[in-house]
Amino acid sequence: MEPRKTDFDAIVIGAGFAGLRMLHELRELGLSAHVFEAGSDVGGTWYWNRYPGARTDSESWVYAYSFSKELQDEWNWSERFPSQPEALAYLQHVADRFDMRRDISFNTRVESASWDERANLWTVRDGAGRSYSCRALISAVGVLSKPYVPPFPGIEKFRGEWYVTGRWPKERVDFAGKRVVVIGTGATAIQAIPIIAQTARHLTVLQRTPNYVLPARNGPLTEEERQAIRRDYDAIWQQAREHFFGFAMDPAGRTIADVTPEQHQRILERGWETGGFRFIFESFDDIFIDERSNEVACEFIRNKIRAIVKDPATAELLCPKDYPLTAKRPPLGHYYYETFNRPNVSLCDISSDPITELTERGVRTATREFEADLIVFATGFDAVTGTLMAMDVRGRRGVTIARKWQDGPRTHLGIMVDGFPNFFMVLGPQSPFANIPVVIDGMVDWIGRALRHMREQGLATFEAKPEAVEAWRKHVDQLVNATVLAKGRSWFLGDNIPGKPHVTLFHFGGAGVYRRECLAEAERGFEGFVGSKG
Ligand code: FAD
Ligand code: NA7
Repeated sequence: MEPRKTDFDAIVIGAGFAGLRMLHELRELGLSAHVFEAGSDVGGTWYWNRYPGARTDSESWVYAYSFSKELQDEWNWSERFPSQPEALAYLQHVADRFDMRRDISFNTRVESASWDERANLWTVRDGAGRSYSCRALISAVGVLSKPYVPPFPGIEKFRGEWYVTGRWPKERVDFAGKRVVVIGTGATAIQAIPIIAQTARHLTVLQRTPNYVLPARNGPLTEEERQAIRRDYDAIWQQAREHFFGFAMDPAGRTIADVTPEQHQRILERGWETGGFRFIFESFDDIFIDERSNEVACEFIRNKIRAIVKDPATAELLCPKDYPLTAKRPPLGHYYYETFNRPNVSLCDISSDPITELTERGVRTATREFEADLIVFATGFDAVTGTLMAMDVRGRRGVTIARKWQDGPRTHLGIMVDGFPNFFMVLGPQSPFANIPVVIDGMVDWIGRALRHMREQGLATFEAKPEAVEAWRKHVDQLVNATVLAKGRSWFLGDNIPGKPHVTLFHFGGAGVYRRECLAEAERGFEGFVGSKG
């Protein structure tokens, strides 16, 4: 039998932050590679999430690639936390600067991928029925790329406009003079609400669970600051790679127990004024792991909410009371709490009066109806596993990834799955929750090492051993149980989607620890993996 033709050494699915970084790596390895992207341009998250107020919660200088000094030298971030257009422009610039577009097919959704046992190749099919073969298939489909809209009955009856934040249109949406209802109070809604409130006739926020919103303290970067960042970039990346959450921050070097209650308040006050995640990570090192320390920070935030929000009843509704800080991903606010002092904004607690349906006029709960001209669904994502499980990816013996993961994802290092040879994931389930560019960089580097190993050893297949996968599952469970996260309900654990298994979707051992675990695995000769010469 004629050997099957191989179209590419590697196919990458997705042209966001991860896909572009992966393409660069594959080119460096001298492999032929092609990227398929469902959107009409690069950008991923920053292509799809065009809602008002969308911006990063990571500081711009570490929400970037570290593989090119020239890129670092020529790109000018304008703000501490870049807006969606700027983050998108950065990724477009990267694609152009490294001439990546010639290897990307846009408007092309991969519908299925199946492993051909005899040829040791993947067959990838797109929505137009075209098929391609490759030796290595690399998923870069994103952890927050499948928006979740609760299946409220009656959406087709609603006479006004409605939008989903994660699929926001490219055209400008006008809120002026309209009664707007926002459903959700996660990180996305918290960015959008202050902007929508500026022009809406009236804005009603439907809140099921309040969040601990930290002030961003965004602002422009000066030329001097940019020069200083460029000068220190090597040290900045070193610091970010070691930091638990991949940020260029030093550990606080103290726990709450090390200082007096008066000092707690002074230290937290300084963190609050500095803004962003520095409030958590530069204040105390045990907020993330010790419930008592965590509660000190929670109460500090509740007191800030009570001081900012003038109406005491609204302030109390905005105060989270039944879960620790970080048990849900803490959002950064840009005058979020201040927005509830506006006369055209009202907050409605729907925690015990859930939405039952959409009507011609708006949103109905068991006891009330909220009339709207425009509804914004800021209801989150089927995070981490949703996008991949929606694709028909079949490994050995035709087993689909959706079936393999029906009780929760199974991976080794968050990169490979047993029974799915030569299938790699950038940001697969059970990889670190941290500033994502830093995580992507480490994972892509590791995938590059694995591909080099395959080439050097003449391997036709390379896959995770089931026992390594099982050990990784236990490891990530242990890590999460050592934090305060297990005390909350969040998309980190699959809790935001009814019926989704409650499982650990991320590695919460720290970005630096994870990188070392991956490197050690490679240095031990990839002992958790098995290869064959075909
Ligand atoms: P994505 O950017 O999601 O790109 C995946 C791409 O794959 C998409 O373009 C999608 O169209 C494509 N794709 C998916 N399935 C298919 C298919 N079947 N066929 C073809 N193409 C497909 N992270 C941080 O670290 N810091 C932040 O401050 C931060 N802010 C965020 C703000 C918002 C609003 C959101 C939604 C996320 C944020 N994130 C942040 C997480 C963010 O997703 C990552 O930082 C990063 O953009 C992920 O890049 P990615 O390439 O892995 O995935
Ligand atoms: P999140 O953080 O999952 O927030 C979704 C919000 O939608 C949250 O407040 C939910 O309330 C609410 N929600 C979800 N379903 C419903 C129903 N049925 N009724 C009422 N309210 C509902 O998603 P985001 O997009 O804000 O943020 C995701 C990440 O994107 C973020 O961390 C950044 O990394 C970027 P709940 O809390 O579940 O009670």
